[in-house]
Amino acid sequence: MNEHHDDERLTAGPPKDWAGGLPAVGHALRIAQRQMGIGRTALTLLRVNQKSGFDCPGCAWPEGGHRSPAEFCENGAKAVAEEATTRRVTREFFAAHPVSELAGMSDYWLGQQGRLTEPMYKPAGADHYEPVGWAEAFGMIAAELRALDGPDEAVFYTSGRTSNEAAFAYQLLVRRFGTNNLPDCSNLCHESSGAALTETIGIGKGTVSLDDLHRADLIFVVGQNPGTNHPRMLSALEKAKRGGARIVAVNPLPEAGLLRFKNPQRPSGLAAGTALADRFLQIRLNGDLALFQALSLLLLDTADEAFIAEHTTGFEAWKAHLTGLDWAQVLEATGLTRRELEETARDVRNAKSVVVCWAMGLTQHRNSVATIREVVNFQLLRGNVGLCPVRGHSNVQGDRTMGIYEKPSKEFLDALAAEFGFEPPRHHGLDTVEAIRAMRDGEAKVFVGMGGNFVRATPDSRVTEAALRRTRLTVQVSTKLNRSHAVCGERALILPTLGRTERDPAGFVTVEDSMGLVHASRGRLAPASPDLLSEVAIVARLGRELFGEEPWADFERDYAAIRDRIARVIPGFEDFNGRAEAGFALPNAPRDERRFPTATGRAGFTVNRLEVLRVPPGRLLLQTVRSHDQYNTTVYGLDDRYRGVRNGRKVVFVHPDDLAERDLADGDVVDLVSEWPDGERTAEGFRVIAYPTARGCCAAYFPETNVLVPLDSVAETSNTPTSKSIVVRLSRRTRGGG
Ligand SMILES: Nc1nc2c(c(=O)[nH]1)N[C@H]1C(S)=C(S)[C@@H](COP(=O)(O)OP(=O)(O)OC[C@H]3O[C@@H](n4cnc5c(=O)[nH]c(N)nc54)[C@H](O)[C@@H]3O)O[C@H]1N2
Ligand SMILES: Nc1nc2c(c(=O)[nH]1)N[C@H]1C(S)=C(S)[C@@H](COP(=O)(O)OP(=O)(O)OC[C@H]3O[C@@H](n4cnc5c(=O)[nH]c(N)nc54)[C@H](O)[C@@H]3O)O[C@H]1N2
Ligand SMILES: [Mo]
Repeated sequence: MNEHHDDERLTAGPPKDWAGGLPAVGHALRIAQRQMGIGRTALTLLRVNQKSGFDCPGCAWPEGGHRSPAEFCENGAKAVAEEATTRRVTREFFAAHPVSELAGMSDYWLGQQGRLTEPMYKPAGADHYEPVGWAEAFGMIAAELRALDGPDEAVFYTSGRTSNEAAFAYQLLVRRFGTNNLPDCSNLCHESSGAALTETIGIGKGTVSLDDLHRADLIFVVGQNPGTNHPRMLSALEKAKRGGARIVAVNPLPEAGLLRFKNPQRPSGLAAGTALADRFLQIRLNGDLALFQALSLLLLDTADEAFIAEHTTGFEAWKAHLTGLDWAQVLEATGLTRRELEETARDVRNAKSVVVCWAMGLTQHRNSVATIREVVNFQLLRGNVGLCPVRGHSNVQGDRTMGIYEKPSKEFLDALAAEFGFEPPRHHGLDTVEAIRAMRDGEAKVFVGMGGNFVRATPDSRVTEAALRRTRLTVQVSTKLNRSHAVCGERALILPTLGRTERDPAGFVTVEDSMGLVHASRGRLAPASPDLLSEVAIVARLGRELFGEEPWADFERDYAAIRDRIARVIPGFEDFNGRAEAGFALPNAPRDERRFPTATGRAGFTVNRLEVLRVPPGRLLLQTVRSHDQYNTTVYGLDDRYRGVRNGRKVVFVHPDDLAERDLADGDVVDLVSEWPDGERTAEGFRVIAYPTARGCCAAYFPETNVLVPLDSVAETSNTPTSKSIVVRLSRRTRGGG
């Protein structure tokens, strides 16, 4: 692959111990101006997360009650700039660059080309995309879908930026077509949280509001790097601290944002900044199940007996299991000292309301569901229900609420059937990993992507690329060029769509944030090109092509028509149109009424076996993370400011003692090799950086390292790829330093 960047200029300095401040403002403005010029920068950034503006496409963190005129967030600004860029990908671009050439370009280069402007088609056997009319494109998709032996031979992926209205229309189209093959980015992301929470507390979402967080006595931030991925969360943590909260950060890496935060919003925050974490537990990768079991064991005497008796099941069995905990195993798994665990337990003992926040550091391991169930146990023990999975994509939670799910509930399908008068398929569909297997094995032949970058976001890149290339047709509904356009089916379509920031004549759309608040999003900018259709319009026109006018024509004309249907199908959306503009909170039984809508009507303690993830001699456990200058597979720039990296992405962060043991040094260049029963996988040419990560662990950026994650290496129950625990060896190519 032509990495197209200056790896020779790559430099590594010491990591920062604070996040935010003026450098954050400056950096964001530089990227924004490069993408869209000064005037547009000012205009656009002022509209982010304002009542009359658009929802920030950056992350799913809630806005909070009052929105200050410049809810400034560096990475939100960068996400907006990437979408509102004035750069364009035109038909001349596709004439100049064959698909085979594009497949060799870096993610950074592809993303930097700008916004897609018109529908493009790559015929079978051709190496170029050519312009195609919208009507012709929909005709081709419908013909290819009709030619399948059955509806389960098609796969319909969704990424989490899709609005509620588009998601609802899309799942309706897919089920009307006859399949539940609706994999989504959640399968790669918080699926483990959803699985663990649904089973134990009866709802697959978090149970805290922003106020709960502000008022908490103790907040755990586990497996999360908010300084980069949820910068607005730092303001919430800062506010909680001013109210007296203590913060415990649990992470193998000393992430800058967790340690100290300089709030660019408040001049007083700029000078010294606020120390955020009162305690930093530098845990080994995958040590969290052991951590929470140990904390619970140390706190058994503080059990909230009344709460447990009234609201839970399974306490005695869990307690019996815990009392057999092997401390040697706990210390091995966590890499922490008994003293650290005891001191943390004391923090908890002194707190009444405790909130646990987490993200990908907990969800992308083989035992992730068990780990999150253990977090639930830890909270239930003391009568707390503060569970806060911090979502990624800005509407990933809403998409699931709208029915983007391969395993829909009976109630949902019954309601859909009653409202639209058809019999939806009842058997489960394929999730993301299963969809890749089906395409690999020739069982799925058409792939449709509603946003996202399927080929790059998924594991086992070589296997996945071959799987996509085996399909008859791939259709990508996208705003920007990415590798999934270049690594495509025999025939391929690119359908360019409007982004959040752009005016849509059919009205506003809505999204649901990480805390279950639904609100409107309204773009103001002129569309990137007159030939774009909104996501809803694309779904609706395909719907008309496949099934006739009803209800698609109405859906396309006015999104209120979709909301009327949602109001009748999905609980919590009653009078949706009446409430959408003001925004409203979805019902959340554990949070609102301490009621747990499980089969027993109670929250469940669960018994989870502690297995220490042992790494063979000489090997390390690799986690794949985001740099500060990327949004998933979209690379904004080549720096990772807080971790001290400049001008390059092919780096691996390793503890100095682990380097010394392997006769490696900072500056060496290594291949990363993962070992799996079906063979080895290699990612070539990574510069070693001596870094204060936990011993035995290392870190490198995704998506360059997705090639190392075997398709069959997944979390139990949730089937999420184990992107945060891959056994690797480092194989030296060259010595650094000369
Ligand atoms: N700017 C920006 N914002 C984003 C995104 C982006 O790419 N860029 N992506 C969005 C999306 S879709 C998501 S899901 C979120 C992701 O948000 P994060 O989950 O913060 O993203 P990651 O970079 O994967 O970071 C994982 C963190 O968990 C830690 N970790 C890894 N393994 C373990 C473990 O075993 N135990 C513990 N305790 N910690 C561990 C890592 O050191 C790292 O700090 O961010 C969203 N927001
Ligand atoms: N190794 C490893 N792999 C991972 C992860 C990891 O931590 N490690 N994280 C996983 C996680 S948490 C996630 S969520 C997935 C992300 O997986 P995806 O959601 O599939 O990937 P993104 O990079 O967010 O998708 C970017 C593309 O979306 C398109 N896009 C942007 N905005 C819009 C829009 O408004 N509408 C439409 N239709 N298209 C739009 C653009 O064309 C852009 O190129 O990756 C996963 N993969
Ligand atoms: Mo995500």
